Amino acid sequence: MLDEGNINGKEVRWGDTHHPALSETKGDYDGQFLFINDKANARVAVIDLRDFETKQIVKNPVALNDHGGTMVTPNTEYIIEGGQYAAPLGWEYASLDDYNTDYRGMVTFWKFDRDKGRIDKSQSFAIELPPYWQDLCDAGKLASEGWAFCNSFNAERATGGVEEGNPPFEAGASQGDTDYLHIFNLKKAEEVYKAGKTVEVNGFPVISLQTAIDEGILYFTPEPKSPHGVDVSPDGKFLVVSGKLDPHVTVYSFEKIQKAIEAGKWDTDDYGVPVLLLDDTKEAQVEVGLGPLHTQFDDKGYAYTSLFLDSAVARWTLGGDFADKHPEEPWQLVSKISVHYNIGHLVTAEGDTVSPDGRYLVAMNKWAIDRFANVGPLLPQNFQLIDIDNTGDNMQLLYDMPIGIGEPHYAQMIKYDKLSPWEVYPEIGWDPHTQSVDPNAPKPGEERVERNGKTVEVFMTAVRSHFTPEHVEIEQGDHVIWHITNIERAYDATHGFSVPGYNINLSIEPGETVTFEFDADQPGVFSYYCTEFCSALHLEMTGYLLVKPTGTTAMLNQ
Ligand code: CUK
Ligand code: CUA
Repeated sequence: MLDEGNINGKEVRWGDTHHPALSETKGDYDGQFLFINDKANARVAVIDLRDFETKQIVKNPVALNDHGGTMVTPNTEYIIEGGQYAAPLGWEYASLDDYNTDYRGMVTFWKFDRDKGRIDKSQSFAIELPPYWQDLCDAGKLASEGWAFCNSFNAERATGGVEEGNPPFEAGASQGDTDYLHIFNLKKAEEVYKAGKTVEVNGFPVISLQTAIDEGILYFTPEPKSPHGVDVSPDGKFLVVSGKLDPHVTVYSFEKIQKAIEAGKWDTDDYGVPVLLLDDTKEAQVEVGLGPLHTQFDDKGYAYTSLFLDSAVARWTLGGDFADKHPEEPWQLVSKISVHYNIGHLVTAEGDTVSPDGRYLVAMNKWAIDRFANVGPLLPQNFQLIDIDNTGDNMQLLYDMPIGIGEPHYAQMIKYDKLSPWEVYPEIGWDPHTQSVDPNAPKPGEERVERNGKTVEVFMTAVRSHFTPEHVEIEQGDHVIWHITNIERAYDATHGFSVPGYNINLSIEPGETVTFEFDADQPGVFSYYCTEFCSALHLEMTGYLLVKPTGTTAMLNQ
């Protein structure tokens, strides 16, 4: 499965995951699947929530990095993966001197096959975009179902080169007053893709920029000051975009966008993309504070925006149909709560669905400075739990939690009772990759070592507190195929299996069968053992792999 994520034949065994997306039915989390993007390598993973294991990794054929992923359409028909740093499509080379003509942005719509639990590459497509840096995306819902949105930055098309006397990216990419909110008619795009009006990039269908313009698939509208994020309100009627360098969030009306498109009133950008006028699409601008990034929603008609520079969360009021849910005037700041420190994303309970639950918010802070005991120069991120089950100026900080590994960006919060994962695998001999019983699974009483020429196949079972067999004798130069079934039916009775010197270590959950292969190139005595403290006699859960040096058998037989 990891090999599916290889790039040009190279093993790439790390990622920079940014945005998990739970699968949805009618715009609400259904607890079945989870998707996440790898920003660094433009890959998308599919996780099955029956066992919380990754089942698939797809590599984007068009782009080498992404960012606006993953977000799902209301019934998980598509998983959105938007680009980030523009580059020639299909991982080609082009000089930075040809940036305007040869570099491109993209958005990819991966079709999800819920029955198979896999992305169906043969039903997926991408759209070519101008070389602005597409940022975060969101799918339309309810009022805006069938549409998708991505914000962007570097509409300036800065190409950096500070060492050559050019403005650094950070300056060049934030010179202009506005960038472009990308508005996609996804329904239309799907029709155009199905009609075959695409070109191929690395064998993958791409709707060209010109086709996207001609077919009315792509529109822009200005976004102030280095925007970050676009978040669709629970009713799908409003889109919230933050300007990182602007104390405001800008709220767009989907209805106004539709009217502006119908009226056919727009400017165009350098590539001929229609740019709807900000005055025609804007519903409101709310002054929230410094460095606004991301917005989530609750059940009381409030929106919550993270403020990176202020180190705070702003609570503000939605208008439209939300106006009578809260006591305050619509589109105004209600209160702020300080967080520690420099918040990136924030998450409210089911706060990006059609029916947010409210009650709790987690601030995902990038800096932890004085919050935890010093354990050296690498500090954890600090997640803070905030009580939002109230109105007005009343948010309460409840709890700090250090997150020690990597930099989590986004998270989602789902009601616990929507999840129904397995406690143990449904049948003994289960292969999690196929979600069915492995026909080669070792069975109790049938454990054995089979030799076929230079290939040795081991059929092993694991149960508290022994492996069967406990001796495996092979010869240097053998190719080994080794299956282990954990035959436990008890909840939490996981066993580990490790072989020193051969770089082998496994976790085998109750009912699971795993298979691994290796070449026995090192002779010697290798004690394999269980790496999970599973019982009082866990230390005895061990065995010997004996690899006889080449020729030994012949010598002994003489
Ligand atoms: S981005 Cu805004 S903090 Cu990847 Cu969602 Cu990280
Ligand atoms: Cu099995 Cu320890």
